[in-house]
Amino acid sequence: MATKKKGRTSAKKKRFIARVAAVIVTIILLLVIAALVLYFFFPETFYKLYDKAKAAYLEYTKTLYYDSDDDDPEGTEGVNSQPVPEGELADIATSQFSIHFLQLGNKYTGDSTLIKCGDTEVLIDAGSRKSSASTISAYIDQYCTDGTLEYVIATHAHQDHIAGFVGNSDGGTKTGILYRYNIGTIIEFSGHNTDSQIYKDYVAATEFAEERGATVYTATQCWYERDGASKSYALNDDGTLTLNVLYNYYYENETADENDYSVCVLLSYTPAEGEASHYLFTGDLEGDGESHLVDDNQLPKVKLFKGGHHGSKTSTTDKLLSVIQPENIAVCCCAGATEYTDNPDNTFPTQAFIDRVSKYTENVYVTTMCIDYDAGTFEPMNGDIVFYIDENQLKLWCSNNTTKLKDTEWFKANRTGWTD
Ligand SMILES: [Ca+2]
Ligand SMILES: [Zn+2]
Repeated sequence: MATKKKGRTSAKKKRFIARVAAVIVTIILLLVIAALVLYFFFPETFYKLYDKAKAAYLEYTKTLYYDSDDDDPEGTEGVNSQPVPEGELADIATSQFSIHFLQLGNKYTGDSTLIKCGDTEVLIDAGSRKSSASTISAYIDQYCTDGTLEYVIATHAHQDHIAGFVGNSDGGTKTGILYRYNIGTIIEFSGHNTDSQIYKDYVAATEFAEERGATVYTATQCWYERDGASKSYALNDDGTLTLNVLYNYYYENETADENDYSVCVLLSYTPAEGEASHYLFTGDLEGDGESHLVDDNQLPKVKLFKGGHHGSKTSTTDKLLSVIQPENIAVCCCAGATEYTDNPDNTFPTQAFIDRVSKYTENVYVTTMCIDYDAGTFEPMNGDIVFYIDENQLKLWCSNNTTKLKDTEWFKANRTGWTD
């Protein structure tokens, strides 16, 4: 009796399992058929869904990076916060070299960084809107006296990094940086997804510069030193200051995240005597890109880091920080602006960013501060932020003040960190 009953139960069980398996197989088959139908008959919808799924996956892997507690880096609270002496505006132009993080003249997030060494200038990005072109060029004109920007880098195809290259038309005169100056070498992103108007305008501006004698290379050409491109450019005669194109996995691989296409460069100063120092610029590279950047390059500890992606929670990961251990960080953003989010913790510079960088340094500076986003009002925070090397010593000058982020009223009202 007992065995009979058992046999009946196991037969029932088997039938049930077979039914479930049949249902699962049918669902999979239907999904495959649906995907094939979309792929062959509605390719646009197919690719749209594919991109969405890919983006969701990327977002998921990002969450893994940011929520992990177990990869706590060795850094201890503000361990690298060596004081940086305050400099004088009058000394910047004649200093050995200088790095300028520019205000962009509006309430929007964006990047524009000027590096100057003698008569050689490097301009990394020109955000945040077309109208920023006049703000940026007014600033450049204080330092560039030969009318030529020897190097221009466009990190990725987003408006807040390239709009100032395009600029506006002012009574028939184009104000864009690529129209206004003689350009030596342009190093640009290898990949892009966007086909926005500003991207097309940027391409036209680059072509204009090219017709006037500029050389245009992609970061990939630089990395492999193809077609006359180089991965390392000397910015001074004795070759002690070099601009080095780093390898980013996404120069050669596709991603749904435009930011991960960012051109990444390392500025290295290696004087004959004394310590070498390094300065890192990663555009809007995200956590995934940073992970590859660490794996694929021998990154040194850095004197200065341009805070990843305007101080976003999705960049400046523990993995990158534990390698570069920055002494100073400049963040290009309009602090507290609700341009991308209404969550006050996630406006730039985000609380998550501060939680991570505070382990390494309290020397964090921010260009601009939002007063009222809807009204379009803003003020300088530190203003234009300038780090420069004079007599082999790093100095800091800012157009508004050199107050560290942690000591600002904005910070005290909106963020926590750097507890004593
Ligand atoms: Ca020049
Ligand atoms: Zn950006």
